[in-house]
Amino acid sequence: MSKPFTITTAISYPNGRPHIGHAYEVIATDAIARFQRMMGRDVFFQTGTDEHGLKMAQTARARGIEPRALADEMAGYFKVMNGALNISHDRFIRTSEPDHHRASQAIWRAMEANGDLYLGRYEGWYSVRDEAFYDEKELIKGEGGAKLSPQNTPVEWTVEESWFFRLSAYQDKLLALYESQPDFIQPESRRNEIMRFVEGGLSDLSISRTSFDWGVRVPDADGHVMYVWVDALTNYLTGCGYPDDAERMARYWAEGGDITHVIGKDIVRFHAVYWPAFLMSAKLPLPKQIFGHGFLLNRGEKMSKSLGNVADPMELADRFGVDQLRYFLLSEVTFGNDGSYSAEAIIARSNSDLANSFGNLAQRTLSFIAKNLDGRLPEPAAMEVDSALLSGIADACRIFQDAMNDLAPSVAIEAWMRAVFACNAYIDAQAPWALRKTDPARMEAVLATLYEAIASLAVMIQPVIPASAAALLDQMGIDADTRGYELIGSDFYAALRASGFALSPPKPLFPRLELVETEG
Ligand code: ME8
Repeated sequence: MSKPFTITTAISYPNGRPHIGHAYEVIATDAIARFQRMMGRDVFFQTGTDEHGLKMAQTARARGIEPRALADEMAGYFKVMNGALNISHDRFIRTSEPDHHRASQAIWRAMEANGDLYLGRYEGWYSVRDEAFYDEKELIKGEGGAKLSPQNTPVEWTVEESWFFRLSAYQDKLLALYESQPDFIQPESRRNEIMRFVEGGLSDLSISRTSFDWGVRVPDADGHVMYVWVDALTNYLTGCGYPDDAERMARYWAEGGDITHVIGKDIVRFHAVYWPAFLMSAKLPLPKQIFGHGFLLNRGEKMSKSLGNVADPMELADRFGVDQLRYFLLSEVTFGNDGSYSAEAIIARSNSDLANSFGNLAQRTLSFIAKNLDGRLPEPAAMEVDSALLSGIADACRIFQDAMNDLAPSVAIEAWMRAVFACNAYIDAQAPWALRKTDPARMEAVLATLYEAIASLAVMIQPVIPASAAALLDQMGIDADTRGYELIGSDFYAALRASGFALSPPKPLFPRLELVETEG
């Protein structure tokens, strides 16, 4: 059995429809999951919705519906979005599901058994928008002197009976974790932020609420539901079979396992401080890595409902194409940094890289082969320039793989794009159209090199633009079972002849996109 690889996105609050930030996170995670599957790993990829808590309860109340009805409706939109964006998750978890309630109660009992829970009274600041408690010293002043959370959201003074988790007891253990596993929090800037926070001292955490009942019930404590983040974080364990399925846990949530949580920068504290503390308390293995990606900004501005600039990912995908959107987000934004999107930027990137460079290379080569070789496969007869091009592509593929392993999709795509440019330079220099009359054998050798190069480029980029890469490989007659990385740099033509070969009439894959008049 190949080595397991567990990867998750955050689970989204379904108090509204998905926005482009949600799409970005799940697309990036999908590309990594697809890549690891291509590397032969036994991947478990989970995403889903975080359905409990005060924010959901209040949004539902404002709409005059039950929280469950709100969650059902909105979770539906998240599922539709994932389908439309070609997301290859293995499970879509909803925290209202019964197995998740069981898992949350089990981790609660395990933390209690470890002596880390006690009943007390919470008095302090709470932000419903962030579903987070804040210390007085963390608050900032808003307009008119109103107190705001560090995320700029309103806070309210809250007093209620509550269970507490002894987070204060975990300060040293957490700092030791960050020291011994320097990659635990990525990128580096987020790690530094978290270290400063933990070094500043940790207060115990209020982990149950009594003022509403939309949540997972606290075992043996009538009237208490769990603080939403306790159950939300536990979603990762639920999907891995906790607490009943020991075999599944051993596979996807094992000590030293390859477990990555991809989340946004605003929720790193929950994942890098609370989550490992809960897991240590419950005597469960820790994830290998928490990756806090940046935020997507609309033309450089923060998206917000009040500014009316929250983009609907489905509209963008409909208008520009799913793979065009995936490619844009993954190539344009350095993973870990903030990034900006706009119609112009998506169009420019898609036209230059996909339509003009890669699409055009494939289209003109395959049409030329179809026209001049009668659908026959060209005969390779490699000269040095040909082998140099192909070994350059094999090198690019190694860089691509290293970068994807390091969660750096934009670096991977750059290596791919350099290989595409090399092919375009090669086709211009070799000018196969001019060889048709003068040296048909050499023309075939050039076409054979290009054919192999294009197939390799399509195989390489599959995790990023899966549908377009598959459509191209279909047209090229490359068998669905032979689209792995082994194909690149292998005895390509022997494999193709063995699998049987049929070149379909080439179709353009990436139409040129244009701005509509009201834009720009
Ligand atoms: O935080 N750009 O849910 P959520 C990029 N339920 N990413 C963004 C973004 C933006 N503009 N806005 C949000 C929650 N995100 C919790 C998570 S996990 C156990 C519980 C990211 O719907 C955000 O950082 O507010 C988070 O990773 C994800 O979208 C879901 O955000």
